[in-house]
Amino acid sequence: MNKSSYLILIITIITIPFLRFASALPEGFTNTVLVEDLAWPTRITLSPDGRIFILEQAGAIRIFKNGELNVTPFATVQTDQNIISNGETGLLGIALHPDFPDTPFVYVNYTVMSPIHQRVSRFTATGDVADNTGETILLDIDNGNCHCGGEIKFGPDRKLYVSTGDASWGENAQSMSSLRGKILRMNPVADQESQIPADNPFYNENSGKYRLIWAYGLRNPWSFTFQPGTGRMFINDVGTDKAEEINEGFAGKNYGWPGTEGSFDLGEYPEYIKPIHAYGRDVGTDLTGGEFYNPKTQNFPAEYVGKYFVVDYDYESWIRYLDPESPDNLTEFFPRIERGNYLDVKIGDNGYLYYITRTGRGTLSQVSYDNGPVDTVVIDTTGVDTTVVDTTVVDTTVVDTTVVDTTIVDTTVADTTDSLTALPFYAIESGYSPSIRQASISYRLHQDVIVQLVIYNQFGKKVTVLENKRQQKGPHTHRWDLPDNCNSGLYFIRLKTGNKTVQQKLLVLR
Ligand SMILES: [Ca+2]
Repeated sequence: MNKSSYLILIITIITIPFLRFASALPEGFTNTVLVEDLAWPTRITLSPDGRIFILEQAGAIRIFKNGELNVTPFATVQTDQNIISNGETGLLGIALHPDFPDTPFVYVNYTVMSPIHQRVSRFTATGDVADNTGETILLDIDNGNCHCGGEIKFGPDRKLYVSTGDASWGENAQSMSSLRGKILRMNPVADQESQIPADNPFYNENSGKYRLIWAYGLRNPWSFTFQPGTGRMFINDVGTDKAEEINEGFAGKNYGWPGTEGSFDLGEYPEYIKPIHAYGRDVGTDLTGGEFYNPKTQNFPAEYVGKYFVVDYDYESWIRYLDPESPDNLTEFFPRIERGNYLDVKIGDNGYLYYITRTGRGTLSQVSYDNGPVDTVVIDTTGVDTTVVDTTVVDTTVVDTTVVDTTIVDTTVADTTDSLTALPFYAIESGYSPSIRQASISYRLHQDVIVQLVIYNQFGKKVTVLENKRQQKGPHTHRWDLPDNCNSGLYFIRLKTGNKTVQQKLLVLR
């Protein structure tokens, strides 16, 4: 933004009463929906200049500023056009250079579909769009499907940290010949040698790119963060059917997966780092985001300063927080709301809490404390009718926003009472291990339901039926031992529950 347009903004400052609805936040807090109808957001990051960068799963990097979502994306990366049917893949991570916007580098972590793997790339910002130098690829992570991890962030040491999932094969997490199931640490440059910091913990033991490994033994560390001031790192590791973990990050340490999940007896596993907090399925199912409340400007009451806010994604979605000094208890902050399914949480320099949800495709919202600074939203009203719309009577009743997957077969009778899940994000996960010639297929049911799980080949011919019976609510995993007559190639996993069918590709390379 140039100075003259900025001046126009200042003289046309107005306060917009965004959609507000009653919430079950603690008294004194207000929830405000900033943007609706995002296309499956996965992550946000906050620029020190007030802009909010929003990732949409299919590949668009969007910018929210001055109270509006820019129509033109900052940039778009190439993922898969049927991204929603591919569960956890897509555009997953974003980091701004520590000196952003003075150093205008924007880093992203996304899934390249052929062959499927995570890629870390850099764009250069010019204003609100990437400049025409395009994308600089920094790192292509080892091939493998879901459990992508996907977070990238700069540490206080100005190194770029990258989380990677185990690609659905726990052995990867313990292997020093795999970049999967790890936290990687790198210099944010493209040259493959100079991107490896010489003080990385396995720099002398490992060779080549495996010297990027900084911590290991993780299953699907979907997010991590650093506490402003202390530099403490917390890693959120998504579990399978037992527990979600909050781990403190330390160089060279082993977080136990697949040997352990959740808390454990250190006497039994002295070589592993125990989570500082873990919770089971009675509390939540997908720990997707966490951030420390240590903003530049405090807005929340003093009791929240230094607390670690976390979000759990799945059907009993919530925002809670814990005290890092006594992390036994998670305290309720925001229970599931009508726009529920929290996916990421960030704390602004202004002391507000920002979060995204996926219901109704996706929203960006903020939580502020009413006795804190007044929220003024700056809008460029040049040539725009500045009449403030009366938003006091806004129907916030959420219509059934059950996600309709473009690849869903037979959705003519949308039965929401007997469906797999309203949200495909963690609905189905699969992977194939060539070493044992076995595929693994996992999904989670929101209720007891009859399930048909069938594998088709690329010509649409039924290969095998893995399941055809009533199953209980909760997580399920099936193994498919590939017979000798199954060739390399693309297969389709089709999961039918009630009137809903979800299909996912499975690539088999033998
Ligand atoms: Ca662990």
